[in-house]
Amino acid sequence: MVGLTSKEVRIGMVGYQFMGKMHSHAYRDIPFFFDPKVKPVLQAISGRNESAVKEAAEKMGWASYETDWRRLIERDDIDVIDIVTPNHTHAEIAIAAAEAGKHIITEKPLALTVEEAERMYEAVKKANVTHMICHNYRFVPAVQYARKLIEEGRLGRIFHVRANYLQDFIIDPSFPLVWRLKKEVSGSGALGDIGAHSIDLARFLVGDFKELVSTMETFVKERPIGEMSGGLSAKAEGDEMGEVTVDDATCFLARFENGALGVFEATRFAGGNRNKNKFEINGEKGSIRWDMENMNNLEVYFADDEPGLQGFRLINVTEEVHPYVGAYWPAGHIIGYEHSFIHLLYEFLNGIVEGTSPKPNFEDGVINQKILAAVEKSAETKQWITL
Ligand code: 4PW
Repeated sequence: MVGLTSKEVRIGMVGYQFMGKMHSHAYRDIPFFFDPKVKPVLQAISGRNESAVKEAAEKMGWASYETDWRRLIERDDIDVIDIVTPNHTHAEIAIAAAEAGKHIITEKPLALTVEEAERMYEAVKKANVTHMICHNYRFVPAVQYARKLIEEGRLGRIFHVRANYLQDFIIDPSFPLVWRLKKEVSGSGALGDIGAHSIDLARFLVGDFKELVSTMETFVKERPIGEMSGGLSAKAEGDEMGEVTVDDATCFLARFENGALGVFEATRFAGGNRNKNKFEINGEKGSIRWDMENMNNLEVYFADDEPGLQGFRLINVTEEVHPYVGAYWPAGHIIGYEHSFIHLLYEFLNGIVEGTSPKPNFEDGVINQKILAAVEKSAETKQWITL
């Protein structure tokens, strides 16, 4: 483990778009609300467009910038590499960062392929650095509380998990061919971009996958070439068309090691659903429902409630006793999407000091990647795949 000689940890972030803003904001807020074992210093960001990266550094409060990520890794005034670039860059950057002894946090999915993901995991193990993958939804207080209830046995034996992650930002066929729609850059489409989150939540709440069978569809097979930023509101730039090489929607059934059954759906074609990440879990003693669009609520049902009170009840997960919530406002004063990143990165910083790699880490990233690969293989072969 690369030792820390100060009470500060100096971050170097590769990329600065949507997730870059989110991580920058989180680093700044962590010491405001929490008491991390080490404070993050926004040391430098990198990006290829000098005027844009300079402007981003100034706006988001970073002390300096580079136009090549390799410079960030060479710098000895940087302890952490935070990767918020498109998926095809994760492996090269993470392996180089590990070899330079940097701690690493990366956006999801871990890589393009299982082979890449395994090489990344080997590299961080060999370097003995702290590593995490940014499955932020685990860190929503209501989701953490759901896990606590399940761990305490409040649902008993788990029978079902049904998870849908629904978006609609590419229904319009004139939405451009951004990087998220190109297999060589993203690895897969709705599956890896949003289905990977549902897979991570299911592993967090229910347990390990045993086998699965899937089907995938690409509804719009060609799109106009446009800006490559991958933003959810990107615009087309001309008449030239290019091929969509990933799934628009993926559905799969799964069995878990503990005998539970899972039904999963990841799509960017569910009109009216902007970012509807939701799940329901049914057990012998009760059920739990959660939906990111009402992220401070948890619906719970307990079979032993008295007859007149049977049914789902709505919990506001805003009490001091709920995970992370006590750091913010009085009960009932809700928090949002960005707070899930604050919590995740807070755990990451503490992991650096403790010499641990809080979950989800690169090992979880490899397992998730194997599930993504199995879903693709099943869709191709029309067979159940054992994990
Ligand atoms: O969590 C989601 C991501 O994985 C985000 O809200 C948007 O969709 C951006 O990338 C994916």
